[in-house]
Amino acid sequence: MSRNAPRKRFFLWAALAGLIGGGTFLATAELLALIVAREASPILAVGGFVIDIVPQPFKEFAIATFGEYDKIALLAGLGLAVVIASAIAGILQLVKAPLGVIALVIAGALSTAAIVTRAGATPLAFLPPVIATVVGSIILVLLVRRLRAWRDGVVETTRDGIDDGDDVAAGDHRTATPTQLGRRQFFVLAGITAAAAAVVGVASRVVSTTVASVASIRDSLKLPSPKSTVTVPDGAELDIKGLSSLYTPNKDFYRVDTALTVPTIDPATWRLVIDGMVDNRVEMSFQDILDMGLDEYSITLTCVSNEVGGELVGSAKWLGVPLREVLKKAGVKDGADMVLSKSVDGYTASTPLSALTDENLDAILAVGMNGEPLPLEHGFPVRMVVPGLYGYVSATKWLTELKVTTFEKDEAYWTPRGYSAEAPIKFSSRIDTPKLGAAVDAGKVPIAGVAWAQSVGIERVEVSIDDGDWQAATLSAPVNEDTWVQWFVEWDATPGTHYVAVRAVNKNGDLQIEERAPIAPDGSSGWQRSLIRVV
Ligand SMILES: Nc1nc2c(c(=O)[nH]1)N[C@H]1C(S)=C(S)[C@@H](COP(=O)(O)O)O[C@H]1N2
Ligand SMILES: [Mo]
Repeated sequence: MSRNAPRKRFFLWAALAGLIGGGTFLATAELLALIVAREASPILAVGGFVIDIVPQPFKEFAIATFGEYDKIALLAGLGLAVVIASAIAGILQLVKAPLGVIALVIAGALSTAAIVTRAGATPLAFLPPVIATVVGSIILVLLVRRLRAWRDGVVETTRDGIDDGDDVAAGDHRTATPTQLGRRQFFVLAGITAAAAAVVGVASRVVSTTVASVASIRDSLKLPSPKSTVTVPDGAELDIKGLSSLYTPNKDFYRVDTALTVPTIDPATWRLVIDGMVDNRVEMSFQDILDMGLDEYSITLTCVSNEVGGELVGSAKWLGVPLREVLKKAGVKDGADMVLSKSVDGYTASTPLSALTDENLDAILAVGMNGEPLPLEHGFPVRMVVPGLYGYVSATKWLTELKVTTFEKDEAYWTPRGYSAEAPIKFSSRIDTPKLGAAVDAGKVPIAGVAWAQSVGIERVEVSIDDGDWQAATLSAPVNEDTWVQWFVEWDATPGTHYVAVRAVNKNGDLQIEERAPIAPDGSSGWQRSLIRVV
């Protein structure tokens, strides 16, 4: 054996370390992309980038050569490039650290650039490739460090013609030399990381592909025209800068759920089961729901976690069917007082049966939101919406089962976690503009916001400036009692610091609760009091 033979062999192991580092980078990025920003897959972003920059003749050549497999050929080519580059990075890291890490960081930076410059990139899209670069680099450093410990020992000992560490019994810690330990530790880390990266990477890619296919099913879904639409009266929407729009655009609508990744359900295979205390168990398909005929409903949704003045509230025009009609199909038995709604991801909510059967309350199964099928994050294909109840006890997304039962027998997800089993919305009012602490110019300044009292309606909104008298605000024309109203007062702002407070009165004549309460166990209360600087 030549004196260099053992050294050469370590180049191969270094290449393997590089491959595992590169694989870890890709797998981490795929997993994080699934969680924070779906468009942040480095392989796909770089592929898209290549497609965009490649000159037209080359594209034509690729299509002519690979036909409809041109994109697969591109991805395969990219894959090969990643393999070669990773192997080289591993060898570089062994020969002269930290050259390999530098190579990986450059590759990470390039894919980050490709990701964040793609059309439609979200603000967090940089996170997956950046974190993945860090994780991949750490793995590369650790692997090559162990490899070096192994190599240095071997080079020492082969020079003296002794052992090269190849025939060490695994697990023999007492007699292991540093060489043997280095070798063993290298293979343990390499094996575990390679396996983990393969499982995580493949699983994440498969889930992403499923998400993409359900997303495209949703995109091409045409909901039937509704039997009735919401009438928005003149004056329902005030034109004031900084004021929330009457309907919250879907992309800005707050999102609250326990789902780490958004459930993806093909409406063609979706089923709703209605069981429990019913005369007959009913199963409905998505088409069955559509066949009932859709109506449009205007309802403001509120989260129990919304602090006074908070953002976890939004309004939408929902397309759906009344829950009481759905429950009628199964026939509710006497003695039931609750419906436990279940999501495909195991989430459950407990809604009082009376809120779902009340003829005067528009509790619905929704399939549409602001003129589109429900967005995936908002419960596609079917969710519940119940006016007057906080989301956690009523607005189950990705709905799959309605179990008619009792509060005594069944418990919902949040009930053992410190939240009330029943939770009507505490009606509230919010200042949208001027923003807290913002500096505004002296002169005529509108103070404006929204107020909601779902299922009852807002009668009056009052504003107090610098703890002075409560003055009535002007309200927008209400759409219905389930939808928030906008309000404003014209204020003659003088320089200095001012306090603005707001409170509402509902259509039952109740004054909004003044006493501050935290969000747990059944929602916050208190009057919002905001500070404004006038310059
Ligand atoms: N499946 C499921 N549905 C859910 C939740 C959840 O965690 N999982 N959260 C609920 C809560 S707490 C609220 S406030 C609303 C929020 O709905 P949105 O994300 O569409 O705004 O969904 C409700 N439906
Ligand atoms: Mo919520």
